Amino acid sequence: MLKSLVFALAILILLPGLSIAGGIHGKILFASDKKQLPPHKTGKYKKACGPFVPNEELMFENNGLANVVIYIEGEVPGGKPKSHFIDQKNCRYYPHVTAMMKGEEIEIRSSDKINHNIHTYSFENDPINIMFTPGQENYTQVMEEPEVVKIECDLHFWMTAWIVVTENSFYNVSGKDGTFQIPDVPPGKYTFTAWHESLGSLSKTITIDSGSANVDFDFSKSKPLPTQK
Ligand SMILES: [Cu+2]
Repeated sequence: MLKSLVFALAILILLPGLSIAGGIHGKILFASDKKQLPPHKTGKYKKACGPFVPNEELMFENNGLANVVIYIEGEVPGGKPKSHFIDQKNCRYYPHVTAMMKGEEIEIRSSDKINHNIHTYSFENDPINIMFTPGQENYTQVMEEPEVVKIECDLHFWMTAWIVVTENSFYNVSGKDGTFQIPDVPPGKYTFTAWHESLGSLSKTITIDSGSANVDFDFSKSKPLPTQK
C-alpha cells in the first residue's frame, strides 16, 4: 500500500518535467547594475488611475529579464492554436507583451471605468485605432502577418504594449524571473530568437531531439535600442 502510494507520488512529481519533453526551457539573463525604471506619474489622471503606474519597459529580478518573447524563426508545422487577449485595466495594458501565431485572434477588452484608446503601429497587419468607453464590447482581430506591433493609448502617454506575431506556434514570453518554456517542439534544427522591446534581439541555432533542451539568452551586454514605433 505504502509502496504504491510512494510510486503514485513520484509519478505526480515527475509529471511536470515530462510535459516539456521535446521542448526547450531556460532563462533570459540580465545581470545589470541598472536600477529598475521608476513608475510613471499619472498627473491629472491620478484620480482614475492612481498616482503611479509601473514602467514595464525593462523589468528584471534576480538576474532574470521579464517580457522577452522567445520564438522559432520560420514555418514549423504542429502545435495548437491559442487564444489571446489584451485588457485595459488599471490604466495599463495587460499583458504588456503578447506573443501569438499568425492567423490567431486577439481580443481587446477594457475593464476600466475611464476611456482608453488602443492604437497599433503595424506595417503588415490591419491597424487598430479604437476608442474604448467603459462597458464597451470587446473587439477581436486576426493578426495575419508575422510582425512586431507596438500599441499605444493616445490618451495616456505611459500606456504601451507589444504584440509579437510569429510564423509558428512555438513561442512563449518570459515570466517575472526571466524563465520560460516552449513545450513539444518537433525534433529538428532551429533558430530561436529572443526579442525584448528595448534591448533588441538575440538568436541561437539549436538542435532539438526527443529530449528537452536548456537554452539561456543573455541580454546583460545589450544596449538599449533607440525608441521604436
Ligand atoms: Cu488609456
